[in-house]
Amino acid sequence: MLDHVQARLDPAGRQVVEVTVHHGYRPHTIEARAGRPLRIVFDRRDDEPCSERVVFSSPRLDRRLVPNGLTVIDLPAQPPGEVRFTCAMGRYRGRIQLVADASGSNREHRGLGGALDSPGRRALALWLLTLPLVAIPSIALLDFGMAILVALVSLLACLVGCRWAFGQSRPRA
Ligand SMILES: [Cu+2]
Repeated sequence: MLDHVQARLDPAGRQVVEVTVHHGYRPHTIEARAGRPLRIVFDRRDDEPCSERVVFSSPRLDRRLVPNGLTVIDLPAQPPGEVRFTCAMGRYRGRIQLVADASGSNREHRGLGGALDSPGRRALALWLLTLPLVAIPSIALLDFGMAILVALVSLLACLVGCRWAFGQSRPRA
């Protein structure tokens, strides 16, 4: 069995991990996202004294595990860091590594924003989005040549606007 596992997300978006208790904890290292509750399902496979209690460092919890059965312990959302859990005597040891959730959302953000990173590309995307709004009434009201001219002017406005907005939103060092 694995010694190091990552908590999985159940369909409700809750983090869940199973830990077998028998001569120690398997896995003994759990990786989970910080800022989200974590459910640990302890599967105690014996009735030895070391398996009886599990003590958490954060939040400070001391729980009894039913012999030869499952005990569910829900931990609240916590900041990034390490949470230790041990038996009552500290002989069985496990730890939970809470990893900042921000890294995940940043990655998603970068993935989404990556394609539209430069002001020029962002302007082009905006222009394409507004093109029907600008061009269709222009064709109806003016003629085709004027519509193209209006569309080009809107592209220019988009480029200038995005360059300006990009400059404004750039973080100041
Ligand atoms: Cu013990």
